[in-house]
Amino acid sequence: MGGAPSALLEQPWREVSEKYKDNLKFVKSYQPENKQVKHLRILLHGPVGAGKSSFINSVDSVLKCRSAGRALTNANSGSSFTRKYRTFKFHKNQESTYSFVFNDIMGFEHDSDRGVPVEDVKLALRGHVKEGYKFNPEKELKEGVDGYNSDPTLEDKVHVLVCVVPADTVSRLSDEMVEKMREVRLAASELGIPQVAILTRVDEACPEVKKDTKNIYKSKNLKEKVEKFHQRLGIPMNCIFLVKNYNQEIESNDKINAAIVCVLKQMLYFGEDFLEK
Ligand SMILES: Nc1nc2c(ncn2[C@@H]2O[C@H](COP(=O)(O)OP(=O)(O)OP(=O)(O)O)[C@@H](O)[C@H]2O)c(=O)[nH]1
Ligand SMILES: [Mg+2]
Repeated sequence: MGGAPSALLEQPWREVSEKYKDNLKFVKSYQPENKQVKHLRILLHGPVGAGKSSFINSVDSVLKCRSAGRALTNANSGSSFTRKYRTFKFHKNQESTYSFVFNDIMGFEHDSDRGVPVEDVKLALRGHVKEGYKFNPEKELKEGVDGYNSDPTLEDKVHVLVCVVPADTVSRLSDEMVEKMREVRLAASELGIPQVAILTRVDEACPEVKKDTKNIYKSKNLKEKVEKFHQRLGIPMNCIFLVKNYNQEIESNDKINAAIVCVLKQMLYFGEDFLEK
């Protein structure tokens, strides 16, 4: 009788699979109402090795229905693998692209003289960082320097900010790391930029999810991580999402896709609200 308490909730606390097809349709057909911009710009930030570049590849994989690897990733996350500011567009066909883009950025590190400077991320929010700029952990980007865009358009500015953190490290985040992310968050709030958070590597954080990705929003353990993250960073629960990135899979997988498309739709909703203002 009884046995060990189940690690899974009976019902998922967020429904992603039933809405998958509708959400995907929405994402694929999305176009900003505001005609001043062709693309909605989403900036990813977070600790080194969090899965920022992997998430961009995951989105690419969902849209292409096969695995993709344009944003280079790295398993050995001693220091940030991504060094340059890069925009990723996704092709619909040969002529056109989807109406949202992602900006990949260098990761944060605990020490202040390593990883991307917080001030540089704040500049990126306001569109001041030029495409291809190579971040220098020891030197903040300044006006007048090559790589500084002194006259950003609405299209250059960030419309949605996404904080990416590995689910398996939520309880081990250092105060320094939390402070850096909070600083960026505050800067975004002052600019009215909406924010979303993604907890990645959910398969590493929960064996039930490793067994079957459909358990993402049923895992009690992961729900606790979301609550903990919410308390630590102050991001509302309904803005925190769980994602398993494509990393070893080569086949498209609807269970992986469903969670990715769920957060992608939310990003587009939030960004659209921002552009309307
Ligand atoms: N198991 C698992 N591994 C993941 C997941 N997401 C990312 N990874 C792995 O984590 C490692 C780091 O991922 P990246 O995407 O390079 O991380 P990043 O945030 O871009 O890191 P930097 O560019 O160094 O700041 C890679 O080996 C990925 O394959 C996930 O959801 N599950
Ligand atoms: Mg990267």
